[in-house]
Amino acid sequence: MKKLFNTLVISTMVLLTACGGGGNEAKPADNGGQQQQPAASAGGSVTLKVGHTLADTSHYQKGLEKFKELVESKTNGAIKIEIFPNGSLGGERDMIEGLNVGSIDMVLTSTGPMSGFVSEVTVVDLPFLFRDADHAHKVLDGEVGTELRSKVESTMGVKTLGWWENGYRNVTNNSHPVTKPEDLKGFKIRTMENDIHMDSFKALGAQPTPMAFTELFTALQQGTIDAEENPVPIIMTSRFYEVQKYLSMTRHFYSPSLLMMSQAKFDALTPDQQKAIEEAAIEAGKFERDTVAEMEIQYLEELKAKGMEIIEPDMQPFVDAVKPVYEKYEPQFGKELIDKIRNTQ
Ligand code: EAX
Repeated sequence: MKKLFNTLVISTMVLLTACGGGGNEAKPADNGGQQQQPAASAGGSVTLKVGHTLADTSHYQKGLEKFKELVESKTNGAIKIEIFPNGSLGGERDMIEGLNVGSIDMVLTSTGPMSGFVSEVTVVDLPFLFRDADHAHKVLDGEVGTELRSKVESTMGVKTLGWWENGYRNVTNNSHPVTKPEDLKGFKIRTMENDIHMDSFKALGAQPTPMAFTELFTALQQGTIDAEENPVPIIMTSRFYEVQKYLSMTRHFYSPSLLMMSQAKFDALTPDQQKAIEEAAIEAGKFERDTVAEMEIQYLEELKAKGMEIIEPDMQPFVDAVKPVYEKYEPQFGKELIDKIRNTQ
């Protein structure tokens, strides 16, 4: 009887495995734990979800809405883009990690939190590195930017679709006007999870507190931090004017952004669809950069009207104060690369 029972159990297990295995064999191979979606050419449509941490009125959102419009038009709807703002898919670091494990299709993120993934890319986060946004665009859209994208792709195994823009970062606080580095002394200032940003504010005499963007508004509201630094479009669209009184136009970091995609999801598309995605990313990226420039002018006036006190400090003392940051990081990035970036015309 026992022998018969064992035989029945083993047979059942073999039968179930065979069915399960056949089913698995029919599906595309797993890729890092994710099932590749069949290419839309199979007749179905593919929906790609893109996450970001900013408000649904932000420059990221506007750029991604343009990207959505272009992709859906170029593929006649075979690819649909769904945008998830407000950190609804997680903070930037979480979403970057999600690209590799298959939980995130696409992310628009600043390079700030990428220091833990690809240290080379954070050369762009050095203080006062770029003369202005036009200089930054020339560097990022040229040889240096292309090499940095390749480094991100080879190190992280993700697909980069283009350099977009977060913008020049400025210091806000609730205590007093910041007109010189000494005014930052002792400030608990939230920074991105980025060593260069933290070292820069230490050199300025502040106490940097790394924190995901998704936690920032609450921390400002509760007063657990004194200050933060972000571009004007974010100070407006994330309503920091409600919890910060002073805005000092330090423009201490130019913050670029990268639109990135799961490599497996990209590989699952047809060549024509891949071309459409890449073209749309470049075109929408240019639109997004223009949106940042427009928002910076428009929102500065609106922030004043909302009661923020805007300060235009003399920046030379700040530039002098962060010189030790270059002494520390030049060996890592190489003087040649830093000079190449600075000398780009
Ligand atoms: O990338 O974390 C930040 O302050 C960034 O500016 C924001 O997440 C947009």
